[in-house]
Amino acid sequence: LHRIPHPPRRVPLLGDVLGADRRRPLQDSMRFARELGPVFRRRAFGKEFVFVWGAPLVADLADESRFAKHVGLGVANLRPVAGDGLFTAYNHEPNWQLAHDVLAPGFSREAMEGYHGMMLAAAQRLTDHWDREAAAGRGVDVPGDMTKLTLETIARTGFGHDFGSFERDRPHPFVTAMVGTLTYAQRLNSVPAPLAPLLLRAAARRNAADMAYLDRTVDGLVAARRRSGRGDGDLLDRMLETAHPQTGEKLSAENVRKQVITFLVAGHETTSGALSFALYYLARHPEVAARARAEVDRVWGDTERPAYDQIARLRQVRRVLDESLRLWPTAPAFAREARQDTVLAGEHPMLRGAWALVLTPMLHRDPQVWGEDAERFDPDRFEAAAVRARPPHTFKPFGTGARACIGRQFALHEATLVLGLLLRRYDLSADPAYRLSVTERLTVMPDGLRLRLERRPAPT
Ligand code: MNH
Repeated sequence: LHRIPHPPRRVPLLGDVLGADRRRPLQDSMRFARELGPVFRRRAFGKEFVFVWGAPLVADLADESRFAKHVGLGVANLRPVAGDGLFTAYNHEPNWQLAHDVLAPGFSREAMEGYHGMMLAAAQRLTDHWDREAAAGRGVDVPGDMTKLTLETIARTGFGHDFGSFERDRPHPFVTAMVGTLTYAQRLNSVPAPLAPLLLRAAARRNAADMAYLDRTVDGLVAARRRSGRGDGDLLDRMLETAHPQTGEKLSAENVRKQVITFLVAGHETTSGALSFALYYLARHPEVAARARAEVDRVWGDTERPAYDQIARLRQVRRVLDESLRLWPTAPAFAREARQDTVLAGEHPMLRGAWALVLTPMLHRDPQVWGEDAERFDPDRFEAAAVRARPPHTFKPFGTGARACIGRQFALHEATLVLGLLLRRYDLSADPAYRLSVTERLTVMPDGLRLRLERRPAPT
């Protein structure tokens, strides 16, 4: 450890937390990263935390034979909410492999094709709402509306459920409870564990109420399915009915509850942020928006309802999304632990179980990989030739290895589809006075982003 740089110590007990921005721990760590370099450590409450973002170091951490996912910090703090659900399960928990094998077919190409029509229907509820706002000359609340959209999409495709988000002025209570638990899990990192019950007493009480609300919602949803019978093989059907192809084992009722919460949360919060950042950059880069829009018009022609294969053909739109996820990967960190005693990148000895946190937004800005202009938004970085020229493991918005995101194709299909529809339907402009401000609740989201819309004439 002594070779890893750290900030000048300030307070013996608290470590490096003074002057830290406790509501924005990621951006705080990004500031330290810029000062201290590709690997550094921070001390908090007597513990050392190692942060890594240099591309060669991260590539080594991606070696699955020596490293694996570590359930720590924010992810560990979500265990009371999501238990041994797919995202928060420990590697050794049998329910991880069981649920992974049972649910993976729910993300196959055929499954995605089945979701496509429902994704379009959810997107249409968004454009109906935006049409009304545009006609009234009102701006739109981008993160709020993207959250409505992505929640409706995962609820409908995965669980045959309708939260009615677009029929409400305020966020659905499910969203409020979810944001509450994510914010609480993040805050737990900013106080010494033994003092948490004392320091966060009121917050802990609210968190317990939020968790109870999530449980109740999910139990209601599962009970409705048990009454109504099958849901056409959606995720909930898989969770309830499907036996493991080899062992014949099924998910327990308690585990199903944890999976439903996991998928309702993981299945919409990060996609909502990704769409919001992409819309921010599109509004700020009219020349990029124009190129992407020309592509949508070309690939989709005059159809109102693009077909499944017409989504992946939107290469420019996908590059906008990738470039947005490069600068602001909306699940902005993941942790890796040593499976055995090893040496990281030939330099840093690690004992079995030792772990480090990968700061994805900084990996995605490493000048050695992305150049001196790494902070600049430029979707051409994702042209095929440029991608091939980059070393592996330099773009990791969906994590890495066996525990990487199971919903990646789902998110990319949904987000590309929605950006295509919005580009085609509206001219977007941001308030010139808006300065990007990023809020954090384990995930990241552009704060207070509003856009003005103008309906475009329908393509002919
Ligand atoms: Mn998703 C894991 C990012 C969309 C469901 N997701 C991860 C991880 C990252 C991630 C990073 C790995 C975390 C870790 O190593 O600790 N996920 C994203 C992003 C988007 C996203 C940036 C959208 C953009 N995720 C989705 C969607 C779903 C989903 C959509 C479901 C429909 N994600 C998961 C689940 C896991 C996961 C489940 C845990 C997988 C596992 O450990 O087996």
